[in-house]
Amino acid sequence: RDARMKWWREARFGMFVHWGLYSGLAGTWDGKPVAKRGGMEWIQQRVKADTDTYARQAIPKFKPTADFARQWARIAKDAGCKYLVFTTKHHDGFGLFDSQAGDFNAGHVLQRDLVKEITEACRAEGLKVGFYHSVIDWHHDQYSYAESKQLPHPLKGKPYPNGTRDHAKYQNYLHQQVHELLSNYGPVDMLWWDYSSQDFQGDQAWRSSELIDLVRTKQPDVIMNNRLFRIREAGWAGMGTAGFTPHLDPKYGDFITPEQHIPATGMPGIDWETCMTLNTTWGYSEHDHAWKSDQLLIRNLIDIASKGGNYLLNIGPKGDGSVPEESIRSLKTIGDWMDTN
Ligand code: JFZ
Repeated sequence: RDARMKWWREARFGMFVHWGLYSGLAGTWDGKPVAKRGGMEWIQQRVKADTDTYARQAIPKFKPTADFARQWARIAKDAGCKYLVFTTKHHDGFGLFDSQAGDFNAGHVLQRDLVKEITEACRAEGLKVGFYHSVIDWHHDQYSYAESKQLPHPLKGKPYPNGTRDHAKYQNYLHQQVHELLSNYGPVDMLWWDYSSQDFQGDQAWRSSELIDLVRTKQPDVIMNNRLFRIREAGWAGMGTAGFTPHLDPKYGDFITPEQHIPATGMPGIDWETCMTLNTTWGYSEHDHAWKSDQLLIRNLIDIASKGGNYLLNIGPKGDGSVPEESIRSLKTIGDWMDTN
């Protein structure tokens, strides 16, 4: 493990990217703002749209330019990031890759493999590449909402479409897609799983141990976070780390992911990465103007690095893949500061 963690432990700073069908919607549904703040990558659940309605509105607004990926990679590199983690699939279930497992993905909808484009662009800039992959999948017709009880059921009180769901079929689909992601894009540096929301989740919900074995068999050097499990031994850190001593058995992952939060005294003996976003949403929203100041961002980076963690800082590109001006400016400031320090 020390060997595979080496680059990551030295990296200190990575770029996170949330980008998918929700990005083109930009926090707006039926011409109205859904929220001023908070995760607009969850917009489908916020407006309780079924997948057909969601896709019908979102697909025409998701129009990646030809060279969006090169722009991300350059922005990350100039900011001083050593790696980039992006959403191969978020909870809405839309894959940015070309999958044989189903048709709700960029390969089938846009005739493009965006995972390939992004991965190649990162490689060209010398960045390590991580795949954020959601185990939650609202779109799949056999996905069981009971496995993810925190999610607002889109059809609350009404029976499931397609009758009783066979969640095992969704698990097979998930495993097939992970197999594709590890087969078709060369070496993958990191898998960033998201996420188990209930204490019983893990092997029961996603066959998590098997997923980890699959990754280790295909590509032994991949680094993984611990969100495939939500059990004490897997050191769930969630939104905070107060009240318990984090520990992490390597069979559940390599590092812990405190979210929007910096542990007061670090986590001695444990690899950890704080993820945060530049404003308050992960996926792009035209209504969220609550940008963190450059001063705060640089202070966070210093704080995290001095405590032995990594900082994974998120951008939410627009539907065409372009990065909001405010984000470009802040990342440039961080990069300039890195160059002189
Ligand atoms: C998850 C996603 O739902 C969200 O959209 C985003 O991708 C983020 C990086 O990860 O959000 C979570 C997951 C777990 C917790 C909080 C937010 N948690 O338990 O503290």
